[in-house]
Order: sequence, then C-alpha cells, then structure tokens
Amino acid sequence: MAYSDITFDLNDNLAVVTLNRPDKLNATTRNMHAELRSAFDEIEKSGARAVLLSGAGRAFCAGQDLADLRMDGPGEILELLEQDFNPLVARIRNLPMPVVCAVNGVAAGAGANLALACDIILAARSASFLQAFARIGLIPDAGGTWTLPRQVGEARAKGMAMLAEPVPAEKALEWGLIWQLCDDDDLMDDAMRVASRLSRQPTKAFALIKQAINASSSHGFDAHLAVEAKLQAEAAASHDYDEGVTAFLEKRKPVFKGE
Ligand code: T3D
Repeated sequence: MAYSDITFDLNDNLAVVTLNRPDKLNATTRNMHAELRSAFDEIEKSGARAVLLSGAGRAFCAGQDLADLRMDGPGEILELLEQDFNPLVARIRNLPMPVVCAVNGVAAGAGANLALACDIILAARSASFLQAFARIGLIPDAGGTWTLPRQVGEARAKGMAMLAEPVPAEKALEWGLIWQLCDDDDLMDDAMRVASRLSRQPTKAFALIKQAINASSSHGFDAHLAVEAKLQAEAAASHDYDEGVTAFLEKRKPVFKGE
C-alpha cells in the first residue's frame, strides 16, 4: 500500500510508524486509520520485533479530524469507534511485541489515548496530554475511561476528563502516565534507542508480559497467579529462555532471536 497520511519504515526488525498530517496536528482520518491497519498487517507478517510510533511536526496527534466528520449523529461516532479507534488501540495493546510511543508534542482527544495504549511512552518536555473530549461534549474514548483511572487514579482521571486541560509531560511523568521525559531535541534519538534495544530482546517474553499485564485487571490475585504460571511456562518453552540461561552460565551476552 502507498502511504500518505502516515509514513512507515521497517528495518532490522524495527517498524517505525509516523502519523503524517503535520498541518492538522496529525488528526486522524478514515484514510489514516486504513493506512495504520495496513501498516500493522505488514508489521505482523514481517517478523518485526518492536514498533516505534510518533507524529510528524509539532504535535503527536490531535485526535479525530473534526473536519472529516459527516456530523449525522451517534451512528457516525459508533462507526468510527467500532471500525477505527477501538480496533487500533486493542491491536496495539495485544500486538505480540513492544510498541514504543514518542510523544513529540500535544496528544489530544483520541490521540492522547492512542499514545496511552502503547507499552513504553516517552514524551518531549514540551509535549502535553489533553483529554479534549469534554470541550466538544464527548467522553474520553479509545480506551480513555479504562486506562486513565488505572494509571492516574479516579481523582486525576475525572479531573483530566472533565476539566479537559492539558497535562504537561513533566506532570504526566509524575502521575505515572509515561515512562520517560526527554529534552525535545533528544526525544527521537532516545525513543529510537529504546525501540531498537527492544527489537533485539526476547520478543516472545515481551508478548507474554503484555498478555499477563493486560489480563491482570480482570482477575483476583489467586486467579492471576494461575494465569501467570501458564504464561511463564510458555516463556520457558522459548529459544530465548534457553539462550538467556545458557548465556548467563557461560558468562556471555545472550543472543535473543525473539523465538
Ligand atoms: O465523532 C467523533 O468525534 C468521534 C471520535 C472522537 C475521538 C476524538 O479524538 S474527539 C477529540 C478531537 N480532538 C479535539 O477536540 C482536539 C482539537 N484540537 C485542539 O483542541 C487544538 O488544535 C490543540 C489543543 C490540539 C492544539 O492547539 P494549537 O493552538 O497548538 O493548534 P491549532 O491552531 O488549534 O491547530 C493547528 C491546525 O490543526 C489548525 O488548522 P488550520 O486552522 O491551521 O488549518 C486546526 O484546525 C487543526 N486541527 C487541530 N486539531 C484538529 C484539527 N483539525 C481537525 N481536527 C482536529 N482534531
């Protein structure tokens, strides 16, 4: 597929996906979603072992392009969520490899929740997270009402959703929304370093870590111990587990294959 609303590059097992409508702060369109679906299809087929997601220009993503709406009522919103946003964030959460997000500027509306669906989030000091929905009479979607209370607690989740004020990256770090704060000029190098390191690590274990952590919110502790044991047994069946232990005993660096 030829891409116009995103750029997509795959090198050395690392896929780099960049939202690419900088004039509109990378607001998403139906076409951008179609391109993202195609890119993630390619990623899954290609044997890639990590993804880096970012935005072109001064923003990460301003959420749904409000000029790309028919404005013919709730059916349209349901369609957008069920066909575009929900499958996208679910795919990222369930993708069997780490997804690193470099939040290079404002992440607003569903753009904020797209970033928060990723596994390792780095943000530039000048970036911010804005649950803009209430400004237009909507509620946080694309997983926002699920993710926010878990990550920042109910008090801050409700404040973010109802006051709809930007949360600066430094506060996002303090609140546990993101992994790392970077100087603006360093963000892409730092994010590339993290993503490229992850692309050479035990991918199968990373997929199982995602599965275990995703499942943790729907079980009690005892039930989760059983899930964890089952997933650990799967990890122990991998080449990379054999290699990790062997390399440790031989006092050398492991060479993981992601298998
Ligand atoms: O039907 C549904 O709505 C369902 C799905 C919803 C999911 C959602 O994501 S709802 C939330 C949608 N997003 C927003 O409400 C955010 C809208 N944008 C903003 O509030 C501001 O642009 C920002 C706070 C993000 C940044 O402000 P600022 O001052 O840095 O930039 P700007 O001047 O507002 O924007 C620059 C350009 O991008 C401008 O275009 P122009 O005038 O230069 O041609 C602006 O219109 C455009 N832009 C920014 N966000 C969007 C957008 N165009 C369309 N849709 C946008 N979301």
